[in-house]
Amino acid sequence: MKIGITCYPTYGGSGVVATELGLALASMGHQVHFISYAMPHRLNQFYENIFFHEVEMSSYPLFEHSLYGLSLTSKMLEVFEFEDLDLMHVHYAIPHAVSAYLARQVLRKSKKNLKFITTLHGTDITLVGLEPSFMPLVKFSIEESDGVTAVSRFLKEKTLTNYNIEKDIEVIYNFIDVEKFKPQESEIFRKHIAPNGEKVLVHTSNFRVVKRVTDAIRVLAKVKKEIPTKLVLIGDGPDRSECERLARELDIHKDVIFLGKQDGLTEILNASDVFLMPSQSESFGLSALEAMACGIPVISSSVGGLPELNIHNETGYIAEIGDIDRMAKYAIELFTNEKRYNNFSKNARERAVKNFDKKLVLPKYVEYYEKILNS
Ligand code: GMT
Repeated sequence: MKIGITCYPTYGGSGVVATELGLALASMGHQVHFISYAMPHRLNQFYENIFFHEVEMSSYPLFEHSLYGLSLTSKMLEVFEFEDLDLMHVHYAIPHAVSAYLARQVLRKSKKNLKFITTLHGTDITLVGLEPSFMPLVKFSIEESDGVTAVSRFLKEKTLTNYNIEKDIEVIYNFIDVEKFKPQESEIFRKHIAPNGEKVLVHTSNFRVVKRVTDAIRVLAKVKKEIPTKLVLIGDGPDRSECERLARELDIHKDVIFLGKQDGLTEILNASDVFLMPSQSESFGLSALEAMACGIPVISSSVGGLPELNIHNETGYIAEIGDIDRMAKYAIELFTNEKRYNNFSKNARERAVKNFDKKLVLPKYVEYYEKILNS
């Protein structure tokens, strides 16, 4: 197949899923054309069967704001026609599904049939999409998509109920390369962050308010009172300054290590003991899955699709949003009960391998593509 993929090229989970999917499809012999405003960050070298088409942003004095959605449509039209694509797969509804819809309408005039699949990832449905100005457009673009997938049962249900949609939505969970994300020695890095044998909590995100990174800092403050512990924070975003301020206010700034955006995730995860995901909203939790695949138990909030990933008392613990006392209690429990820790660590890895290995999940996308193309 020849597939066009549109996604956000930055560090967010939807871009990661789209890029890993494209890479895997290319390795299976399919031709994959990424269409975005920048090269997705995981496409950092030459890959056979992968092509990148940058959306050109035209400027004109009248256009005070960029017309990204329209420029994207134009690029989709060009690539679809001249690369002879079979299908477009857009990740994150806004504005990608609307651009694809518009491209399909344009091509209909010349009797060409562009089919597109929309994958819903999270805040496109649970947050931004619910803004009154966006809602009708999100609903419309979902209803008009030739196929729709969601990354959890939770997200599927939310889409159907919040937008009053009656449509088949296929749940295809996030996936992981279990050969890349796996338990391995990371002693040098561990010595660097925890030189005196401290325990290590870790969190990865794009530091949006919805991730509640400040809760992770408050958890550390509590845990530290019982057990010497460090907190490693990976990523960057709007809430980072507030997190740095809070760490100083709580006088634990020496124990909070801000690493910023990082590519060497497996090494850092493997130097850690427990992954924290205190999110206020989370449709699946790809970064928690990355930790689990490395055998790192997860302490998460109970929101969204997290219970579909993290099994309470088996792969980690689940607490209510903002219940910092309980999250801290769970961390101390795992730090002091070695037998339980080892059990959870084994279960976390096993759950990642048995349920979310890319070898199991990718065929579901391919089957779905075939179903939509033949419908
Ligand atoms: O919806 C978002 O916040 C953006 C998206 C992204 O691009 O980072 O994240 C979502 O997609 C991931 C991949 O499918 C999921 O694992 C994340 O849970 C989800 N984030 C949220 O729902 C907050």
